[in-house]
Amino acid sequence: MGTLPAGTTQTTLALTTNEAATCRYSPSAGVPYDAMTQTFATTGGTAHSAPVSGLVDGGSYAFYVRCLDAAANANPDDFAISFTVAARVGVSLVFSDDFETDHGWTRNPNGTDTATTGLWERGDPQAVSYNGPKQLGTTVSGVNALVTGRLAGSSAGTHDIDGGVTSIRSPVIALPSTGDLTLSFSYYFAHASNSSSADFLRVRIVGGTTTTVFEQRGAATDRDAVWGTASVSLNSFAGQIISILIEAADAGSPSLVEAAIDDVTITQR
Ligand SMILES: [Ca+2]
Ligand SMILES: [Ca+2]
Ligand SMILES: [Ca+2]
Repeated sequence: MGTLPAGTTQTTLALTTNEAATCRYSPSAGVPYDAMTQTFATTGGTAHSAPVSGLVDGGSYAFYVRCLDAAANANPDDFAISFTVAARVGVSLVFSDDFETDHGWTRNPNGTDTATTGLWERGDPQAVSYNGPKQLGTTVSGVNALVTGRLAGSSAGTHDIDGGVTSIRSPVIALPSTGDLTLSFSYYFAHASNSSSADFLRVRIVGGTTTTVFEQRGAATDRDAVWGTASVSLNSFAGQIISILIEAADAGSPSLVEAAIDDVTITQR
């Protein structure tokens, strides 16, 4: 059977005999037919099969088969079925940005942004509190993150998003054409109770088309800033040249809205 792909947890042992027989198998070699405890699930004719499960990546397996024909003649020797399950290859990093240095993100890449304050920037954020933290002074890694207006200003509303949408786009990233591709990032989206569903934080993938892969919307509730993580599959963009477009908005009626992003990675497994 050779080598099965990584991730295989079950397979089917199968063999054919040149006459009708009842076949058994054992994980140990040299076990006489009568002493074998496992009989093929399908047997008695010339095609024999049995499911085996519990396989793990990197494992090597051997099963020893003996059969008894209609004349009650049992094989004196083992017929061996052996195979391995491929080891899982390591995770490779396709893209990584902790925002401690400038990797070439572009604010307002399409020239369509409408926000007047709280524009996305890479930097060391200052804490802002209004009925709880709305902008965090800490980041997930190092001291820098992407944040909507990093300064605290004289009041909570000084450097939050106002006036509409602010966007920032990553450098271009060549996605591999194979494997499991996962975009992961840390984020928060915070707003006061004057927010609404018009406000949002969005992560979009710009490839052949532009697709929203993550969205948080505002609501008329107080939502504090707390770093969380998100992961989304990028498998549908495999083989494409993409960029990551991050958008946040104070849209509709004015509200206190802040967002931040840190530690963006794309992995291939
Ligand atoms: Ca960071
Ligand atoms: Ca801000
Ligand atoms: Ca605002």
